[in-house]
Amino acid sequence: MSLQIYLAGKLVPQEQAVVSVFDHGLLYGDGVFEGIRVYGGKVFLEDEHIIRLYESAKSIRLEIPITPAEMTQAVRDTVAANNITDGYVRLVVTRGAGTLGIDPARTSNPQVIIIADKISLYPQELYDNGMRLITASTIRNHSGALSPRIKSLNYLNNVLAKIEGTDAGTVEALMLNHKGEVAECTGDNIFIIKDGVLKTPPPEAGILEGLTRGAVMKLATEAGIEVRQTPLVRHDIFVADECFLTGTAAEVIAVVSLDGRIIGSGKPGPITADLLERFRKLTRS
Ligand code: PXG
Repeated sequence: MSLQIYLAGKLVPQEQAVVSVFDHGLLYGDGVFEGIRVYGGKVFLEDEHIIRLYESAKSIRLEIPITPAEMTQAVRDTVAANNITDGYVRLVVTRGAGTLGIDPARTSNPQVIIIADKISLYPQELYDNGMRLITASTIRNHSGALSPRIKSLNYLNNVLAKIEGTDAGTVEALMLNHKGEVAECTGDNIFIIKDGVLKTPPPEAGILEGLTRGAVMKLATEAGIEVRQTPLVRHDIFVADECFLTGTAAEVIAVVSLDGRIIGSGKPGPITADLLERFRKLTRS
């Protein structure tokens, strides 16, 4: 079935949802995006995603041509027009069409694109048994080059890391930062549990501050679990009691090995299972 896509202020059938080949989003990856879940017809963490989108845009000096309130309404309209009760929204803002030169001053009309669709999830087997990870040789962006806190259309190093994972037979891959510390996975944040304490790399490690990450840290605190944002290295993961990833699509998913080292019992751990259950209650209540 053809989707209704929000483009340039209107909902249009997907066949008509086209942008210019001169758009700098395509030519230079010059733009920002968001991925948002819809649960029971409601946009999850709606304000937080809209704020992150506008902050990403501000950081790259991209002026989004509509207000955050208009963006929120456009997201809701797109979700409704496609009868999405449980699904996924992709918001994209490009720099707009320009010349065959980098200069954004020579572009006009930033494009706002909203796609609301079904979501493709990891197989249930991975939730039941946990996933294996490998460490990619491709590192996360050096924040002096492009801040990982910006959800930009430049995801090429994450794409390359993802390919390394696929080649090794894993569905995700761990990315380190330029110092060799653990950053995050290609589209998910990472956590470990060691001696009852929940640990995850801080923003300074060069990560996207995932909204699922934030929600899970809050749920853990409410459950009486101590949460620490602290630099981690691969060794910390090898010797962790439990490990899991968080992300908009994944929610909370256990990791049971890294680079061939079995983590903890080799099965999804009890705290991971508890946090997944709490997250599902939060999103499905
Ligand atoms: N790190 C990176 C690099 C990401 O791109 C996350 C962490 C998790 O953030 P949230 O806010 O979703 O908890 C992301 C998420 C997808 C998809 O379709 C998701 C992301 C990027 C590309 C695709 O699942 N971003």
